[in-house]
Amino acid sequence: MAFEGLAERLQGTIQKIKGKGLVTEQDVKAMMREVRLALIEADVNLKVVKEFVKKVSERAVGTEVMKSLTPGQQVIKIVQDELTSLMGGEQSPIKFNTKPPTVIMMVGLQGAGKTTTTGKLANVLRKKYNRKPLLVAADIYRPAAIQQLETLGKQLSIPVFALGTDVSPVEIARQALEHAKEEHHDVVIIDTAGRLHIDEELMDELKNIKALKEPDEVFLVVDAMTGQDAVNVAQSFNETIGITGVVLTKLDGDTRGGAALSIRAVTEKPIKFVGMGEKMDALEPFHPERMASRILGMGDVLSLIEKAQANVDMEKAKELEQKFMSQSFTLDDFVEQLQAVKKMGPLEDMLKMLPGANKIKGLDNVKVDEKQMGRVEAIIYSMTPAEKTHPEIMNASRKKRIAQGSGTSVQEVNRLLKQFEDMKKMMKQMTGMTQGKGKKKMKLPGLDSLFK
Ligand SMILES: Nc1nc2c(ncn2[C@@H]2O[C@H](COP(=O)(O)OP(=O)(O)OP(=O)(O)O)[C@@H](O)[C@H]2O)c(=O)[nH]1
Ligand SMILES: [Mg+2]
Repeated sequence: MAFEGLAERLQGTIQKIKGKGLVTEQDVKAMMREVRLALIEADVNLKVVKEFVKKVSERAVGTEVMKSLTPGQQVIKIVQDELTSLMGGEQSPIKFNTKPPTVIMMVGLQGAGKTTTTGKLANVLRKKYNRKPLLVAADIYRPAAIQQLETLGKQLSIPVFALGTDVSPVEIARQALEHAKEEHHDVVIIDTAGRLHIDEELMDELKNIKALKEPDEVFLVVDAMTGQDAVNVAQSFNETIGITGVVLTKLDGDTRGGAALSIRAVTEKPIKFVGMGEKMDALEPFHPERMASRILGMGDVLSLIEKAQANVDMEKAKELEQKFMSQSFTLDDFVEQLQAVKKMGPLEDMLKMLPGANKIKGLDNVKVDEKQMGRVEAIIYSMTPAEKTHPEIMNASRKKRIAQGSGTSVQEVNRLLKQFEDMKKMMKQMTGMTQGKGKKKMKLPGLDSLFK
């Protein structure tokens, strides 16, 4: 997996500060030393590392941390924030021309993935944006290049404009733009030739294509595996011909991450897409904040905490914990808790934000049964107050009445009562442990980690 080394090191570092109730300048210094090393080892541009460390250090010893009730968490949030803004902050969308066709030019060194990305991008444009793209084969130097694009076009059923290898790339592009107008293509993607190194001839050719009609996007395609080189290439391309965005390919490989973390800061141009494989559906929009949390191994746990804090009444949570401990937890409380959880949004979305969720295969197929939750609520609402506080009075006729009232079955009522009993038994064991030995106060799993 990409970023593995960096992720491991950063996660180890932040783990140390996570639970701290007091964060001193010394703590921050020690942490930042490790962060600096981790970034350098991941091949992040030195200047970028310096800036990053400076920014985080300044914020981490500032009032926002000192005043916070959870300083450790706060420092981690700062690291995540700054990592996100280092990669551009917001996701940067494709810029479309209000007067079609939108022209997108693909540029980059040999083997970076221009032709492959041209196909993938056309696929995205058609599927997600409902566009009618035209692909242009403007690489006349490698005869197989035209064929490669034509093969992709056929595979995707997207037309490719080609004039062979005897017409100049500029002329091909010019005719392609005319053709696109006639055929009502609303996006034109021009696949250009790559070179081993940046040379003047290539740059001139690209400039001439660019001069035909100012493209709406000039995407520089770079191979993430080349680390610092990718950053240098991006800088040169940006200075000589001007780019509007970057596509970082081969992020499915085990890149150290340097390119992803430095390109934006060095060129001030956003990474718009990332290539995650050779197949035509392996192109994803680049989300800086998701990438940051992925690197920090936290899934999107910070937004999860924010969500919890926004939706859960802390007083209520304490009260519930108290009830758990004294075993006066009733079915009413149970419903209340279900509702608190529901307020936080779809459960499957929350699951995906959990740390390590990216490692769980098949999470996309998980469907949390919210209908089931609704049935549980209906059952409890159909009970009388006495039944809710003393479920032991439940007999066959009461169960039947409840099942009818809630539109469920006696079996379902039984199942719920059994679950509730099991839960109470578990609570009894837990409180027995804490009160009996009186040594360590045991907290509720889950709740505890949310509110630390
Ligand atoms: N694993 C992986 N391979 C990729 C990705 N993008 C491109 N490739 C592979 O990289 C190789 C080069 O891709 P091309 O699209 O031909 O690169 P190019 O920039 O057009 O190369 P030239 O036309 O020679 O300059 C091919 O084998 C692609 O399958 C990616 O995101 N992940
Ligand atoms: Mg190519």
